[in-house]
Amino acid sequence: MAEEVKLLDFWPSMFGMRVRIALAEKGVAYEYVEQDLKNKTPLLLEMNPIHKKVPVFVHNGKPISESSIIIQYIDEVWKDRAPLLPSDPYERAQARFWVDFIDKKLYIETRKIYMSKGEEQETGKKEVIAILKQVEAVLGEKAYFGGECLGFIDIALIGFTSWFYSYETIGNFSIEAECPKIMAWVKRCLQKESVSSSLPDPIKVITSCFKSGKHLALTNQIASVRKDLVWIKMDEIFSVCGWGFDIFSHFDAA
Ligand SMILES: N[C@@H](CCC(=O)N[C@@H](CS)C(=O)NCC(=O)O)C(=O)O
Repeated sequence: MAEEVKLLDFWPSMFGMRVRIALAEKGVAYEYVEQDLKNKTPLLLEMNPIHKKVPVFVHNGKPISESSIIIQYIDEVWKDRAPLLPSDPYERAQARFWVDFIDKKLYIETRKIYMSKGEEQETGKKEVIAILKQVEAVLGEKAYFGGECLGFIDIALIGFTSWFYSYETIGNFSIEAECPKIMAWVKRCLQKESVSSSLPDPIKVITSCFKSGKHLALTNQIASVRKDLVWIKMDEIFSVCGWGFDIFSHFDAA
């Protein structure tokens, strides 16, 4: 009987991107089920009754939640190909430590950049750079965090990078200027089909920031600070999403 492999996901989710990359690395075919997080489906609530979040990985009817746990599960089940965690127990513990560090620290600080203003936003920017500098030191001169091949830490971090353009535009700062090795690593990762096919276009991501009601208060601020980036990219935003009219009305109303 054919295996049932299903992913409940939401396209801009950096946590969902992790699972997409892990499955692509392993060459596992799966059914992608997009979720509307503003209107959660009975399936999502049934499959993740505790956190009610994506991603949820469903393997032969059995759900698994929390992206870092899902990646480790995928690595164990399809262990005959493309290992994602190191085989050495100490190296494996180190990889888990850094993924845990990313999970506990990065998401919270990045949210401050696009969900707040003033002092809190400034704190978010400083913290994001500090966290990225710490992981940059772990990367060192290596191609990937684990050495020559894409692995657990790479997969945990790379999804955030499709949001970098949004963080930089909204926060008016440059990650590349502060963390050049991380940006070189991003370009390296994007050369891999498993990564490039799993990450959304950064322009589409920033458009979703504009589109979301939560961020409308920020649009005026962004327009005044980063006219160059925001307005020059408008044409691209229109062509990717066709949401130009909405964006203009938000600016007019602000
Ligand atoms: N720690 C979780 C985080 C998952 C998460 O925060 N998912 C967000 C989307 S990026 C979500 O489903 N949010 C819906 C909500 O909070 O109600 C993981 O690694 O899977």
